[in-house]
Amino acid sequence: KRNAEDVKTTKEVKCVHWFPKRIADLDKCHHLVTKFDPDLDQDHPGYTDPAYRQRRKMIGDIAFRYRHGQTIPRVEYTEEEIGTWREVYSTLRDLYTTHACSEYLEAFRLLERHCGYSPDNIPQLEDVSRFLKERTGFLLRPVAGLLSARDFLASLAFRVFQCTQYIRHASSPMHSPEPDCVHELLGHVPMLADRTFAQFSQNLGLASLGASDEDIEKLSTLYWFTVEYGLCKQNGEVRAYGAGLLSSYGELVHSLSDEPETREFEPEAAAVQPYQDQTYQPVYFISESFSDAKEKFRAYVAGIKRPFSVRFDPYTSSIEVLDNP
Ligand code: HBI
Ligand code: FE
Repeated sequence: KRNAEDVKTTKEVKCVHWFPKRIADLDKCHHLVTKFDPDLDQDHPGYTDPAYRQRRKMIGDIAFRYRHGQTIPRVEYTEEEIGTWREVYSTLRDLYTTHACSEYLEAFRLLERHCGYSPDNIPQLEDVSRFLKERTGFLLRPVAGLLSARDFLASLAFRVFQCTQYIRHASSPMHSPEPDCVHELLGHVPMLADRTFAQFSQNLGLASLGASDEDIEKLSTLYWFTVEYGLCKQNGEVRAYGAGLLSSYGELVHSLSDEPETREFEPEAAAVQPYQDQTYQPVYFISESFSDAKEKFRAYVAGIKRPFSVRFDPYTSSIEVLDNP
């Protein structure tokens, strides 16, 4: 017997959040979060430096004007900016041999050989994008700052990584409250050159399309403990693959010391683990390998309810939406 309540549930129109279906729709995925913006965040090292803020805005305008398919305009970085880059680059580079995973090290060598990675040069996004395209099909597109989790994850579904182009303030070379090109180029880019990692990133993106706010929150937490702060096992050792670690000297050392708590990577646990964006993480998750992380994630995603499923068509770089019966 049906009562009014049952009828309402069965006929309820499922409200699905808009999501991009074609790669050019990423032009509409540009919603910024102002939490760490130097114009508004009093703790940002650039807050009291109008010249820095103007420069950051100028570089950010490249991203606001950018449309899918265009060549990413080059930035002529100043001596001061290159000095900041040099300081981080040379400090971190020495640490990678003992702290970064092998996939990272291999890509880093190639980037130094082919993409202008060096202490004296800030690589150009267009060159890096072309390199990644050949390795894994990933593309970069410029973004003006911290993007909403929904827009950021949606772009990963198309193998597009939204990448900041400005650099952190010179007074604080070892730390930036917001993503900057040091974080993207030294943290994210080398890992995106790995096939399995690229597939894992795209799967995270695909799982986010049209997801509820609650599931977006879980997926970004998962992203946080893998793509940003993940550790993995290699030849009996623990190594870093997370971009937040590989772009921060202090936390990279900390994460592989015996101070923090470490746990085996389980998506169910990582998706709800509270995290820190002000200081070092109190806990890190260790994966057996990227394929293992990818498989565990696949099983986790199968449990996320959506009234439809999605498939990426690589020939047209678009999303096919299939209604679930
Ligand atoms: N935006 N520009 C940019 N770069 C990131 O790495 C980034 C982002 N927005 C959200 C985000 N990362 C993650 O923390 C998750 O919320 C997806
Ligand atoms: Fe990041």
